Amino acid sequence: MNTQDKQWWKEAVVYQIYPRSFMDSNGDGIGDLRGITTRLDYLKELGVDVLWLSPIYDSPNDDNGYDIRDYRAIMKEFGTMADFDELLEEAHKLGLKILMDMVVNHSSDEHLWFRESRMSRNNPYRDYYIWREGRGNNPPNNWASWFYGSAWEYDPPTDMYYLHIFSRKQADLNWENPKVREEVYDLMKFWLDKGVDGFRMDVINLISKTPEYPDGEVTGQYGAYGEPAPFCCNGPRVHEFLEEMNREVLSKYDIMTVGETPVVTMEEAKRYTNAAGTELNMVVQFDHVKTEHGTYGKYTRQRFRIEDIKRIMSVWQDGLYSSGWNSLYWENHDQSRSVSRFGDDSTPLLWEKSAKMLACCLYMQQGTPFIYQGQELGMTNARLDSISDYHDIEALNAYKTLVEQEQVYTHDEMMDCINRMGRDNARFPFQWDATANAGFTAGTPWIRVNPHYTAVNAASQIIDENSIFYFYKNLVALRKKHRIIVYGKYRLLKSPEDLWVYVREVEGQTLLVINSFSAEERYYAIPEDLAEKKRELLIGNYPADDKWNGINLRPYECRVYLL
Ligand code: TEU
Ligand code: CA
Repeated sequence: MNTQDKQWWKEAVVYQIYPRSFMDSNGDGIGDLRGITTRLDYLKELGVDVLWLSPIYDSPNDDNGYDIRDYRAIMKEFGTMADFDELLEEAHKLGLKILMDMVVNHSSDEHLWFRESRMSRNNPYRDYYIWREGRGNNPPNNWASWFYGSAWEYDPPTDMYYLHIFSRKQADLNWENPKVREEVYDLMKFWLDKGVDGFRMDVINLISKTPEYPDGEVTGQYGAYGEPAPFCCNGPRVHEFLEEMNREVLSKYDIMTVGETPVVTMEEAKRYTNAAGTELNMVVQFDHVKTEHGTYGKYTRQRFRIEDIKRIMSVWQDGLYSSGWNSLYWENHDQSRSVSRFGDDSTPLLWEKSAKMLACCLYMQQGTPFIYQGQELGMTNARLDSISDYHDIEALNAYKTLVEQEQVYTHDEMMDCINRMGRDNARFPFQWDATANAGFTAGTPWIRVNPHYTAVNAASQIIDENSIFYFYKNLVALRKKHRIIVYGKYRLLKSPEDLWVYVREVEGQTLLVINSFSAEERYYAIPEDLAEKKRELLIGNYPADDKWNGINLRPYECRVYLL
């Protein structure tokens, strides 16, 4: 199967819902499944095809559902299995597909399997997890958890440590154990046989670790602990496991499969998304959303540089063109709001123009577009100055480590990092309208609403055809209308550094995409080989002018021409 073969998951547009923060139907302040069902018409209006639900399974919510306690039960705060069945049925009636978020690198420490595993060294479930003897009174190696502290938790009952790359309540499953793999394939079939349309697989490239568990490099990002990534990602058996999963489960259904793969390289990505279809349809790489990262990872005060992102995304466009498939995203539940981070939310004009330009710049590229809830409205980061306004375990642990323990940041400096990069920015409630709590809940929201909601909400944009919402809707419609947008070959054009200009080419047609990342006016001269061609302006974020040979781009202007 060549990468250019038509596939529904290549032509689809995905919308990610973080159920906890999307819509509360029963006034308990927590979003739920019935709330999503009441908002399906809004999503249909946007024109998306697939809804990716962040985890909705039973969970103690140490990491907001990414710590699953029962893979076959619905989290009680989100509703019942009957509510899920209704959501699935209503979505399918509207022609919307449902992608579930499968978190199988680790489970909650409250899962039955782990409760059994920790009871004794010869319990039948012992080898469902990764247990090691300590080194004297120290953990088995120096790995940091990506949520800070050691990646090993000492468990007194059996005098051993278990591995948790994430929080201590997220115990890594042992994929070397065929029984674990069997359990995972069974639970995947449970959901597929209910009719779900595929999976987004959480940190799926972590399921094979380097067997020797060697120490990682101490970079300072996690204090005295070492970076596990080179030894916990893309391990020696990862492709064997995914090919087995594909043979046993995935290949038996017409589904979309998306692997979230931190620190994936191009070579690995080509294997994960190989055109023969023996593993996954697409992967989520992180290179373009880590360009600001410094010594302390995302908790940095550096701003991104457009030339870094332009270069990185062009590498991914070129690299996977003939041998794989990209997922296209600026935002998800782990990233802060793109209009604040990569655009400019300092004035209403720059906010509107840069939000539209970011959408155009990304979604005219090759790959499956992912839109995160609220991104279609230009929802912004919140600038809250109390750490108690934040709930994300990653940010809270980072604050403890970097401010209280290592003292590398003052409180104000750390709050600046969290305001700019923290995951909670994506988790403040969806801003439906300008009524109390932005119409998200009739109760007290589990996390405060971004005060910006009176200016930015769905109700005000649905009635304004010049809104960011309609710009997204029009971009999505263009992808449906013009095959070149899905299958055309990407080619970066030379331009001044704060412009990003590229073409997409198929036989006899060229799509020219011009984006300015500048708040000032910028001059752009159309390349000679294109200047002579007949042109049609497909979309732009300013009133069209008929300038062509030399264009004076207005602040954050974008234009798409079909030549
Ligand atoms: O994220 C994996 C992951 O790599 C992120 O934790 C990323 O490193 C971090 O957000 C960058 O700041 C997945 C889920 O998307 C995330 O929500 C979970 O917390 C994590 O796995 C554990 O399940
Ligand atoms: Ca609720």
